[in-house]
Amino acid sequence: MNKKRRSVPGIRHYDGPAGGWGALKATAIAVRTQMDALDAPVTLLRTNQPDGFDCPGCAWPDKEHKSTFQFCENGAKAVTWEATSKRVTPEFLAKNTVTSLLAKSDYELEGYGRLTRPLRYDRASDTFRPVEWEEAFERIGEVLRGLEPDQVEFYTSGRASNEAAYLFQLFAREYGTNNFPDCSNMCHEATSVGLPRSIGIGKGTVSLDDFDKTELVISIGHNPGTNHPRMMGTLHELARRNVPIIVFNPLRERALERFADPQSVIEMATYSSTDIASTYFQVKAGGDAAALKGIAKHLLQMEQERGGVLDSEFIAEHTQGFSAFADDIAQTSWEAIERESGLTADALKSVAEAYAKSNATIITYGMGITQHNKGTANVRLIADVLLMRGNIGKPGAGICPLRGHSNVQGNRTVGITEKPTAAFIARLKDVFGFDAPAKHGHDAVQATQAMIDGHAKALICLGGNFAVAMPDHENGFPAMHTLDLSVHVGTKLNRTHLLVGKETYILPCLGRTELDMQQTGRQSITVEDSMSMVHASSGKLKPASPLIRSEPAIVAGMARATLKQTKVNWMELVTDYDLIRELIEQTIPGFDNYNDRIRVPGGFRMPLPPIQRIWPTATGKAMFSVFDGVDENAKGEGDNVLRLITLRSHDQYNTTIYALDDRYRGVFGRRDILFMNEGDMESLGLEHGDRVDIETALAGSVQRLEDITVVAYSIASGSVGAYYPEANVLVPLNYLDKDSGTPSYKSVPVRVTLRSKEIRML
Ligand SMILES: Nc1nc2c(c(=O)[nH]1)N[C@H]1C(S)=C(S)[C@@H](COP(=O)(O)OP(=O)(O)OC[C@H]3O[C@@H](n4cnc5c(=O)[nH]c(N)nc54)[C@H](O)[C@@H]3O)O[C@H]1N2
Ligand SMILES: Nc1nc2c(c(=O)[nH]1)N[C@H]1C(S)=C(S)[C@@H](COP(=O)(O)OP(=O)(O)OC[C@H]3O[C@@H](n4cnc5c(=O)[nH]c(N)nc54)[C@H](O)[C@@H]3O)O[C@H]1N2
Ligand SMILES: [Mo]
Repeated sequence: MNKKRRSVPGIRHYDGPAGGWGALKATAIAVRTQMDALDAPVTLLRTNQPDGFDCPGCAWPDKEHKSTFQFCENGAKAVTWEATSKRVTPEFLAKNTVTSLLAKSDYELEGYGRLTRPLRYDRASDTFRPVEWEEAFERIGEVLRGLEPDQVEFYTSGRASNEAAYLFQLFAREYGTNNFPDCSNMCHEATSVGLPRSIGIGKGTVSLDDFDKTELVISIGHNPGTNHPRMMGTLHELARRNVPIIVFNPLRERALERFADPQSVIEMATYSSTDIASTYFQVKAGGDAAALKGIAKHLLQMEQERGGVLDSEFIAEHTQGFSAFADDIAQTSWEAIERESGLTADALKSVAEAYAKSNATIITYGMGITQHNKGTANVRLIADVLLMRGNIGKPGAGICPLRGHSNVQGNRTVGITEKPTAAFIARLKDVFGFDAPAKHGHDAVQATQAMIDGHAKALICLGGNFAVAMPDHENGFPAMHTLDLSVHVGTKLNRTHLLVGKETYILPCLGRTELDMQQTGRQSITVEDSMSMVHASSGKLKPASPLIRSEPAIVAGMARATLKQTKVNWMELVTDYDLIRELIEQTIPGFDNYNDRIRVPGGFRMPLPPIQRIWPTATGKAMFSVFDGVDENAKGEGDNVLRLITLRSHDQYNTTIYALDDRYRGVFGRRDILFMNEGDMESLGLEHGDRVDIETALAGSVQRLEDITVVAYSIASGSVGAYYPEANVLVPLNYLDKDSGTPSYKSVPVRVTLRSKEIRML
């Protein structure tokens, strides 16, 4: 970025570290623009305290869950965004038609503030109008009773508590379907499918303790400075102890390079910072499998040359499939590895050497691994590399998928899955006496396809912004309008709510920060973090409006109104969430003494057999895999194909856009940009600031995104980056990981064509 080039509005090189004073300033702005100055400090101080609420910002655990307030810029944004003093009033809705609101961005829509009462779409005026809760429930029940259960899709976004998600699955299953599209289908499904095949459980195996004991961290395809901000404290500590952190990421992400810990008095006072990554490899998008195969290949070679590199005892005693894995690696050529990863054999050798030296290694990963055509195979390959040196089930070592939403892992644990086990169905029968369907239901892509095909007639969303988060808006958005019924339980307005069907209801709910009072008093909910710790959370703020209800109360209200012969005492469960937890305990393994154990600060850990080297796979062993080939199997059609990564800015939470900056990447006040490698720009005759159109380069696809500005960036050659959700129009719905159904949001073959040379003034 040192070459002199023309200046582009809103694009400035960012020189500082991540964190530091910039982060403090950003927090102050978030507080000032969203909250009453008096409430804010108290609210922020309650974040992640034993008697406070769980931060909705990320799923990284807290040390003992009782540290003094952990400063975190993006946690503060998540909290202030929810605890905002802005409101969407009936007067506002009467003045603004749905058609006019649909022309707004999600940034503007959520910016109007919290929803304050239940709403029903009124077609005559094209507006949302207030409706009474009971009237809404009755009508929803009536429509649902008129449909076949498999015509209804029950979507869950990962903020819902264990209690709300459990009631939601109970409602849908008693109603008669396993159609549970959920946000993890777009996120860590590759982990949920891949890891059980490898180690017997679809969850990470490390705890914070392991980070204290580790000798090497390999971080692949995640951006913690933005998305897992509390992890930065851990990485910062490791870097200061000189534990090597090796990063694989096509983009130079500032927080992985340099970070100033806002909790460090010295770094703040002296404007200093700590280097995070010891080595940074700019792997090509979709090139991780090749890189991991290269590391494995070196290890096998080193084992042959000097021995003692593999943990042969562990492999013999605990695993199966090693020789097929090793044969495949031996057959993979260096030429293919270098071509696909974009890294040299020597570079990968240096990683293999560091890995062979370390007695305890953790590999962390995120969407850069899972959102690919071979996401599941990628996850398994990470497990393979760890198994080679016995790095699962020993202190300081393991696999660490960085989960997305703060309770996405818990939602899965309590039954949000389109493929329930026979054992779970049987437990539901024992405890409740109804026959839940065994037939598998729809995941997120299948649900969208069913809507497009006209098979799905209703969509019930427990949170989220389903249509916008999904690929292929071109086909997905119109499908929303064809539904007989859509229902959205949410905190703020978004475009999915506005893509109205024949009948549409918005049911406003309490957020994590708010007091949840029911008949027996103040309620807590529970969540499970990335490291399988389950703990309680309870808000204290006055609810955004007296007319909003808790998620469990809303789900129960819909269930009771729909299921006329129900076996569940829905309304009683809502009086005291302990009762819901008792039912979870009776139907789902691992929740023994649930209510007692969440009353201990920090909560408890769900069972993780692999940490004791018990492998609940079909063979009882940890299983090596064979990754077919070295690439994504989707080169794209025609010449000059680049691979598009869709990503999050620093000022966004999924489809929630807090502001238009992406400070660490040097972008201010805009999102209409394409990050591009300078060499690629040169060979395509493009300059920094040129305006281009992007089209998907896959056979039969017509997707386009127009008028995007090219920004020269430190990104691997052949890879380009644009923001999600704007770029979702470029992702075809059927372009996905066939094993897990996860859309390949991080490897879309695209072509870029020049639109004009002039620079747009903002
Ligand atoms: N503030 C904030 N926090 C969040 C979220 C948010 O939007 N905002 N979202 C939450 C959710 S739901 C999730 S799932 C997580 C997401 O957290 P991340 O997994 O960090 O998600 P992304 O921002 O999509 O970025 C992925 C990173 O992977 C890199 N990458 C892309 N393709 C590849 C590849 O092929 N190989 C490698 N090695 N790297 C690649 C990108 O450059 C980027 O740095 O964060 C959660 N936390
Ligand atoms: N191109 C591309 N697409 C992607 C991704 C990508 O990297 N690239 N990432 C994917 C990933 S990892 C994910 S997880 C999905 C996210 O998909 P979703 O989970 O569906 O989307 P969110 O943007 O998190 O949902 C925001 C909405 O949630 C509601 N909300 C907020 N808090 C609460 C609450 O406490 N309760 C309830 N009931 N509602 C609440 C608000 O109304 C808000 O508008 O997007 C996916 N889509
Ligand atoms: Mo996610």
